[in-house]
Amino acid sequence: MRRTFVVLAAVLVLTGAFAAAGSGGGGQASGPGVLTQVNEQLAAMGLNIRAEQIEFFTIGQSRPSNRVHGQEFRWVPNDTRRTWGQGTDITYLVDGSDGRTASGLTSAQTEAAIDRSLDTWDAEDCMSEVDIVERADPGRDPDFFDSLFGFGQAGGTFADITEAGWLPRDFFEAVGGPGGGRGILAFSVSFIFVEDDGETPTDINGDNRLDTALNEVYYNDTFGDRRDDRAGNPWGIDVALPGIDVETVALHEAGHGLSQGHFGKAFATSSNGKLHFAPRAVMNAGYSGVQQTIDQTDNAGHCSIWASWPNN
Ligand SMILES: [Ca+2]
Ligand SMILES: [Ca+2]
Ligand SMILES: [Ca+2]
Ligand SMILES: [Ca+2]
Ligand SMILES: [Zn+2]
Repeated sequence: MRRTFVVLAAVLVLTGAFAAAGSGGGGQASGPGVLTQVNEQLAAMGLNIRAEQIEFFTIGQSRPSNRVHGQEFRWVPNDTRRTWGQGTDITYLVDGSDGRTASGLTSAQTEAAIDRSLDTWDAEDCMSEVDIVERADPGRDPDFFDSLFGFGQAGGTFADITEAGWLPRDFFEAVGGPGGGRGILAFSVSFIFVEDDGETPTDINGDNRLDTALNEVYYNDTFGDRRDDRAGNPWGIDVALPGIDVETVALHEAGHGLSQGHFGKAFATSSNGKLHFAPRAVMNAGYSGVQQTIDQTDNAGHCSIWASWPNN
């Protein structure tokens, strides 16, 4: 059965409900309650997808990711359920309507940085059998996870990976729990397909991975907002800390869109509370400065996923 996300035009406004559900112990983690509640809404809409994992990319603190199943999920080549897909290619789209930042970047600037980040992954040798293809902005809302929290509209889905744009602090507080609004730079949310029972994940290609349906990426616009306490960490283009480099964060998030998880251990330097990672990699769970190229460890993870594509 094929359902498209046009169905999602039935907007459910649930402001507040998720904020309460998201509070974990110590104000650090949001509980799996966020995913559970999102999925109850998707079920109520009669959709055959469920949110499987949210991965937070943070600064100055650690924030565990939330997932439903222990199992990995991967794109399925030639999956006709993905009407927004394209054969064995992976499609992506940048929502130009949410591309401006409070720090003063234009949507053209942020889109160019995001485009470069996807090109970087695409240029890896092991991706020779897959093309990452950009879809044109449809001129209407191309993302919907935000609407489940009362932010923006419930749009359709037009690409496998949707770069959903820059959203206000309160959205990140709602998704990530208390403190999320000032600690989360961006997050990736991945959805999988489920059977008609609404619960059982599908594996139509028998690769022992859950079948990825779509991925959305959201960026936190509180960084560089002069009215806020994150004014000192503005989003920028090729900027060193304390600025936040868009391409670096986009490269990390695109790694999730291409099925990679977090990598590396975080260490705090007690004198200044700064987080460091070992080994340093694009897929570290926290931001530690400009990184626009792919490290060996990232490449190893990436190629273990893509080298055999489309024969998994
Ligand atoms: Ca573009
Ligand atoms: Ca939206
Ligand atoms: Ca958007
Ligand atoms: Ca599968
Ligand atoms: Zn991440």
